[in-house]
Amino acid sequence: MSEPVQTPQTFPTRIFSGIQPSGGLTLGNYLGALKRFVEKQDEGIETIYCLVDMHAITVFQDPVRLRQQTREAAAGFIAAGIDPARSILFNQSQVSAHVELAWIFNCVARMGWMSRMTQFKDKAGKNSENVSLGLFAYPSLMAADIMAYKATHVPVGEDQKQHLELCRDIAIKFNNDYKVDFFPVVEPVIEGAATRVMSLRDGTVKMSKSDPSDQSRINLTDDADTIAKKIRRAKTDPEPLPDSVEGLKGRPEARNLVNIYAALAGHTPAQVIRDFGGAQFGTFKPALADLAVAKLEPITTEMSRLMQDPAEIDRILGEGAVRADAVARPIIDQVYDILGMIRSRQV
Ligand code: AQP
Repeated sequence: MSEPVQTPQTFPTRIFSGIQPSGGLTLGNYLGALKRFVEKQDEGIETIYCLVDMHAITVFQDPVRLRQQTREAAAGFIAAGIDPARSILFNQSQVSAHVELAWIFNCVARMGWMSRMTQFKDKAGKNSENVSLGLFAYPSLMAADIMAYKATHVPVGEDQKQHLELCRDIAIKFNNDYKVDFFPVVEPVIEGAATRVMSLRDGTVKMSKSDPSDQSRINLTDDADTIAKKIRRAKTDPEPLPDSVEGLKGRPEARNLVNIYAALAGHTPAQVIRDFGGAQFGTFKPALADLAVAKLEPITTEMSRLMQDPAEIDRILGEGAVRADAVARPIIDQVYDILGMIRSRQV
C-alpha cells in the first residue's frame, strides 16, 4: 500500500502520541507507550501527548466512567514522568482540529485501505455489521491526531504499526492530490524489549485494557500484592528458562515474561537470559514480581495522590488543550485554504 516517500522530510522533529481512556492503563500501555513518551520528553524533543477520548467512544463508554478514566490516565501520565510544563498533555475532545481533519482524511483515505486494517477486523470480529462507523474510521482520526500537529515521530507499541503506515499513505495522497508538500511522512518509533506485551493468561494475545479477564493484565492501579499475585499466577510452561534467547521460540508465555523483565529493568532479553537461563519459574517469577512492584508502586502511589484533586487534573488538561490548539489551528486553517474552502467568517 505504501508509495515511495516523495516529499523531503523538511519538518522539525515533533513527537505526538496518544492513549485511549477506554479503561485503566495497563503494563502494556506503560512499557509499549508511556515509558517511551517520558524518554522522548526527557531527550528535550517537542512532545505532544493526548488522551484520545474521541477514539474511546468508537466503542460505547459509560459517561461517568469515561470521565474518571480520562482523569486517571492523565494522573498515570504525570505519575510516570510526563511533565505538563515540558510536554503538552490534554484530552482530544477539547481540541476540535482533530475531528475537523479526521473528516477531511475520511475523504482522502480509500475504503480498501481501511478495510485491510487488522485491528478493525480483530475488534469487530464476526460482528462487523453491528459495530460503529467510528470504529471503522478509527485510523483516519488517528492520522488526523498526528497530522494536526505535523508530527514527525510517533512512539507506539507494535500493534499500531499498520495504522501508522495508513497515516503515511493518507499524508502522501493528500500531498499528491493537492500538489503540495504540506504533511510530513511520519516515522513510527517502536523501540524497547516490550513493544508487544502479551496477556498473562495467553502469551499469544496482546495484553489489553478491555480484556474481560483482569488476571490477563497488570493495571497501573494494582497494588503491590495484586501485582505479585498476578505474576505468580501467570500462565507458563513446565520447562525452566532456556540458556539462550533462541530457546524462547515457541514458548510465548516464557518469552513474554522475559521481555517484561527486560523492559522494566532496562536490559535486553539476552541479558535477562544470561542472569536467569536454566532457572525455574518458581525462581524467576518472584524476581519479576519484585522488579515490577519496585518500578510500578511509586507510579501507583503518585497516581492515587494526584487523583485526590480532580480539579487540578482538569486544569492541567485544559491548559494543555489551549497550547495544543495554538499549534493545530494554524495548520488546519492552511488545510482549509489548500482545499479551496472559503473562510470569511469574522470573529
Ligand atoms: N500490550 C501492549 N504492548 C505494547 N504496547 C501496547 N499498547 C497497547 N497495548 C499494548 C500501546 O499503548 C498505546 C495506547 O494504546 P490504546 O490505548 O490507544 O489502544 P490499544 O492499542 O487498543 O490498547 P488496549 O489496551 O488494547 O486498549 P483497548 O482494550 O481499549 O483496545 C499504543 O501505542 C499501543 O501500541
